[in-house]
Amino acid sequence: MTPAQMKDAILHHLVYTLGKDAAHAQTYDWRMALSFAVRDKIVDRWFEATRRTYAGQHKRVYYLSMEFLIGRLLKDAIINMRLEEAAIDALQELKVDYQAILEDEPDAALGNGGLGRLAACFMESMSTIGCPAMGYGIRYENGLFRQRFENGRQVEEPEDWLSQRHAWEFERPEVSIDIGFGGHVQEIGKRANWYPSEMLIAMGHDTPIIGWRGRWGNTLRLWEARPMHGFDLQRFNRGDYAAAAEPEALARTLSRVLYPDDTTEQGKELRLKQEFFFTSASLRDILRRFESEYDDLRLLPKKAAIQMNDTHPAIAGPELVRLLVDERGIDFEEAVGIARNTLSYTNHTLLPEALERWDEGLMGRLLPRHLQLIFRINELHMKDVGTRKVTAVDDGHVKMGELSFIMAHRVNGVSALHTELMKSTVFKDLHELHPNRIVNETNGVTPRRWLLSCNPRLSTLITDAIGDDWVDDLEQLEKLEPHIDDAAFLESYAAAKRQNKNDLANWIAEKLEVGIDPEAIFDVQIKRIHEYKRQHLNLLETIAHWLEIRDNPNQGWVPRVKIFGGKAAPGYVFAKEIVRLTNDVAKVLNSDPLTSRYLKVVYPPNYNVSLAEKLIPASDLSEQISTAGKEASGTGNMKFALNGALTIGTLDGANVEIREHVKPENFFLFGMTADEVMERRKIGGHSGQAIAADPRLARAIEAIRAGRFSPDEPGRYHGIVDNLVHHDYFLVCSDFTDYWRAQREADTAFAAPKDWARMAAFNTARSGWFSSDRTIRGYMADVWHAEAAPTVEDAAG
Ligand code: NBX
Repeated sequence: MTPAQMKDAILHHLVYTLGKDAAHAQTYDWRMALSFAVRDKIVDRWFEATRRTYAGQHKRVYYLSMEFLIGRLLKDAIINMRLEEAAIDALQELKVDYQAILEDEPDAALGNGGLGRLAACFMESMSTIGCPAMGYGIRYENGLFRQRFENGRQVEEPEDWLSQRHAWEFERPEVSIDIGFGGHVQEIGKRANWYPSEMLIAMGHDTPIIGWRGRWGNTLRLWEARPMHGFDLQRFNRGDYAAAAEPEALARTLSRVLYPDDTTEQGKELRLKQEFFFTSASLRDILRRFESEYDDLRLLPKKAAIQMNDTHPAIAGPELVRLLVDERGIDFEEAVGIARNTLSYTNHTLLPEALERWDEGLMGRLLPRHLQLIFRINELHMKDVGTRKVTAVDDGHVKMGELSFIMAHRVNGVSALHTELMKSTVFKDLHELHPNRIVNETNGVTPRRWLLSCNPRLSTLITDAIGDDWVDDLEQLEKLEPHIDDAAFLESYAAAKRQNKNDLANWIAEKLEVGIDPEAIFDVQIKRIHEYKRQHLNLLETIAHWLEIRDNPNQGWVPRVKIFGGKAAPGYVFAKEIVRLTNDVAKVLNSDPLTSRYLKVVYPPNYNVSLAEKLIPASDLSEQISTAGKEASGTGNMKFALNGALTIGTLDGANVEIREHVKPENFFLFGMTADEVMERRKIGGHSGQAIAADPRLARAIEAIRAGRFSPDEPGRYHGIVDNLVHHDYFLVCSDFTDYWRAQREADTAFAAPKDWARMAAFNTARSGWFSSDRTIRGYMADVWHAEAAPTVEDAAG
């Protein structure tokens, strides 16, 4: 596409799709017009991919996920379609600011954190590789809440990303599937009829996900809940206006909001309904498609692979069995076999509070037939393995992890360490019974969004050095290694980072009115706020460092800016206190004339995908400091390493593999191992001992306790202090001393800029393995047994 063609296409949509003339068009109108112009190009390729999938009878992958944290889509689409030059030139002629258009797009925050973002990276990689796939989820009207700070406290506001027209989706009223709840079951011989008492409709909305170079496109189909019967005209005519609208409002509740809990399970009825709603709609859509092509249901495992992203779609097991037995007349045992060979399950966390358990009573009320089938599946499994020791139904609860395990032919963890811990802890008994079922698929991130698009300076430098094949095959970044010894290359590498840091400093000055020194270490911790992720360990070190600078303000300190970003679940009291403490610490430190040129704390509100895209390219140090054994993988850690930030981290999740790839000397390791953590916890008074042994730690805790960050309310953080001193389940105190040591090593290293640049460049060169393309190839080979289809030719550059 030439710039002139692009300009025509934009103007065409401006006039005929949006009904605006150029003289009166606002940023929003231009953004929509550009989006539609790009979308037109995508649609052709998307159709072609679909045609090829049908024609080649390729196996399809179905990714069922309660969350897809896709963020903004326009730039991604432009880049993957190789339309950036055309778009920039066309807009320049139209005197429209390209950056302003990109910034105008709301973030589609249909996820909480890692699990949802991984699903989004996977969708992009499957399209890049040409793996015929479809993502299925919920079209939440309100995604993850918007975070604001009020006197340092987190305030949540609804995020209404759909208040403006969404340019990327196609409504599919013809794909409307009715979903039932409640009612009763009538058994007739070996099958049963389920008569639900409540019905609503799942309507599909399709978003095309285009891969790199536009060679392939898959669909993300998100379900919207709609009432079966519109609004009640009889009641309305009787003057009962509110009641007339009630059934409609009730049905819509199902796709109204995303639950804002990351790794905590609430066990709420609406949540279970959401889970069944999207799982059932997706499975029936899958079967409908399958049956339009094949007439033997035993072929299902050969032609479809259904991935359950954690246990949220775990009802897929019983639901698929129900559809096969009750609605297709297949024998129960055979149906279980077909379902198991089609389904697989990814576990994303071992935290006990995250493991889904549903009350039998609730399950029986909402899904009476499914509860019966769960009992039968469980009995069959116990019979097959010859033991009653492991069970999916226990103590009046259905355990969704166990249910998913026994209904899947593959179960995977998301990093090497996490997978081993799955085998030795949560799924120990099941693993012994099925030793080949658990496999590892270490997470990855898409290099298109997380390097090419978010870090154009570094991308250009890389392409100038080694060509642009790295975008298709990220392990080619290793070709950078010989360049690392070249002083000119290293200087350019450092210059790109410096310019990114300048941009970020300007942005922070404008948005937060805090001045930061671009020469300082940009030390960044961005992720959901959680005790196991230990933002408070970072804060304690910050406070200890501040106190030390105050003791001796004229010693040559290495300047640092501590950047935090992240949301706390609205009901997670401890996490919210950490948010407030971070803001309180920032206030005191940033206004301290003795220290502020050496140490600042900034906490931009409303951390999301777009903010990550700004922060990561400008980071020097990546904080990955979870208690070993608790972070299943992490994916932010990979994005940082790829963009040349050095990691300070524990041997947890994928940190272990990152350290192996980038080499131990280019990684600041500290802390106990997962085994040491388990041992340490057994020692009574472990935190007291650690505090007594380290005066810096004692002093930092005392500063919080005495109210130095909350002079108007000295007792504000006694909860945190009490937790640290007396409980400290996540071993913040026990890891503090070693963390301090590693931080000072980072200071020393940063003070030698050339060596630092070399280490940073080495991180980039060795991060290629962490591409989600590699992860997806792993799933295709080990889990899905699916092959890539022959892709379409490159989109014109
Ligand atoms: O999944 C995250 C992990 O915490 C990360 O370590 C990992 O990198 C990422 C992708 O694999 N997990 C996550 O975001 N959520 C959950 O694990 C989760 C589990 C159950 C639940 C809610 C969230 N009810």
